[in-house]
Amino acid sequence: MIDIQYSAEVRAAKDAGKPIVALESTIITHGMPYPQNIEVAAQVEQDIRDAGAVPATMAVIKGKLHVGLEADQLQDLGKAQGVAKISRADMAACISSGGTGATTVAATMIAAHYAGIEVFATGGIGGVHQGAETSFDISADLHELAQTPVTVVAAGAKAILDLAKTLEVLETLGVPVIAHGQNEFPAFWSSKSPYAAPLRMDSADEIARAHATRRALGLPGGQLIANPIPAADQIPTEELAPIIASAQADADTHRITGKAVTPYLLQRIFEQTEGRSLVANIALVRNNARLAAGIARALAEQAE
Ligand code: PSU
Ligand code: MN
Repeated sequence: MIDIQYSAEVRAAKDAGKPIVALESTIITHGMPYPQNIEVAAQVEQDIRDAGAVPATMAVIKGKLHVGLEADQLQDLGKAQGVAKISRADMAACISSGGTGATTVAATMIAAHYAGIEVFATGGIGGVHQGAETSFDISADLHELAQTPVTVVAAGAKAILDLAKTLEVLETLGVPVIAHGQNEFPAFWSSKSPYAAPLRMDSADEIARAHATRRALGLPGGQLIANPIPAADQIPTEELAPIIASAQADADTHRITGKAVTPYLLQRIFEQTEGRSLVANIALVRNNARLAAGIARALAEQAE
């Protein structure tokens, strides 16, 4: 076993059996610009506390797996330049070599499961990229959902991804995709999309029961909860479509590949919407944090 470095708050929550919600750190280092990244990370942690659960932001710092970050550690990570982006493939190497890295959805699920945490809130998951039929660019997040038993709350998938192909791969992998409170699979900036979600649930309690039932059946893998962005914070698809297309064209021109693709696209979209994408992003992450806290609480109550 490797040692986990718990934050004081998460340590106490574990000892007291309180509900805990995992948070990723790639969204901080590669998904949002400084200094808003630090403010948002702290705000999302507070949203989870206000909703009656305890936040556990994951990262690897100097070779130690951290489950929950102290305030100064969160600040340092958000300010640091050139932090590694850790997915399933990189996790062990980062720890064994004494490295520092931020965890993606896949790596956060691994860390959460290792620490006994079953619920995780983020913004958007990685998925099947547009043009994947030639690039083969499919996020390791999808395979992680198929094998690690953590319920992940996200706002659907960004239009930088091919939503139809992402849903097909999730179906193939046997991952339950559950829209919260609506029939459509939400599309990150927009609550609506042309795609129906395979499953729909309307309460945290129902989602927690489905999670516990998968556990009881001994099924590997987690659930993807697709929680729509609040109506007031949406950005019209027409507005974003040309920006995403141009970001994608730039990525091709500059031959961006591998794990650099998603951060590159997110950065270009942020620049070209003059920060509007970030405002929407913040609103949906906070919304997901609140739902995840409700699910974690329901799981704890159902276990009593
Ligand atoms: N999508 C977003 N924001 C993000 C990410 C994805 O809207 O911050 C991050 C997450 O950490 C996700 C990772 O797990 O990018 C996926 O990267 P890739 O596509 O390289 O698997
Ligand atoms: Mn990729």
